[in-house]
Amino acid sequence: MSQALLLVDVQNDFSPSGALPVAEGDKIVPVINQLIPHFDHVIATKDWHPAGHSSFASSNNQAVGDVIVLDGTPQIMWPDHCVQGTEGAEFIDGLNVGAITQIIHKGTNPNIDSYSGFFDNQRLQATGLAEYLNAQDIKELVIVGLATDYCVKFTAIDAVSLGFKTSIVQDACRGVEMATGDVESAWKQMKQAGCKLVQSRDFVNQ
Ligand code: VGL
Ligand code: ZN
Repeated sequence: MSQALLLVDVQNDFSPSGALPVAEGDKIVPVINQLIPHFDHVIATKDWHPAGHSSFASSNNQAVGDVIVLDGTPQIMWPDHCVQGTEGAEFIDGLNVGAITQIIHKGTNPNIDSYSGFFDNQRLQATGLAEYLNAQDIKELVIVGLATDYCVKFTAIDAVSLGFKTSIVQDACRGVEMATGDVESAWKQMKQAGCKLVQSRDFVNQ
């Protein structure tokens, strides 16, 4: 039985200079690098959208931040971000990418968004993450990354629902905070779902 460090969307477009900027999104990189040596498995998700993805405001003639109903599901309109093969979809500079043992792509279906690293937002398709974890006999996940109030939150809640023992390293995550309080509310929801909220020092000092 083993434990994996799961890096959620540590990508350029979520850094402060990226297309979908997360304040201090790049500050988590050294924290993650310090955590990495404490894990045998380091798995990374990548938001990996085809150009013209349905979650992009530009694909729907909408303004960024608007919410539309897409295929019966509310969808926030995002700026174009993490387009497959672009610089914005690459890992943030300085991340110890050599330590990553598996990469899982998500958001690849042009018609459905995918905040969770496990399933798309309609839970129609799995990404292969759960199968990979099961095949490696990984039962425990320690989650870090971007963004706290979207992909980290949905990944963590799905992980618990799939039976993984799940911790999130709070100082190795940052959020979008589109509305004030979103990040705080995300932490509450994760805790409520059964996730453990921890700090990087809990690992680094041990
Ligand atoms: C994310 C919004 C859109 C994330 C991805 O990684 O949190 N947020 N796509
Ligand atoms: Zn996205």
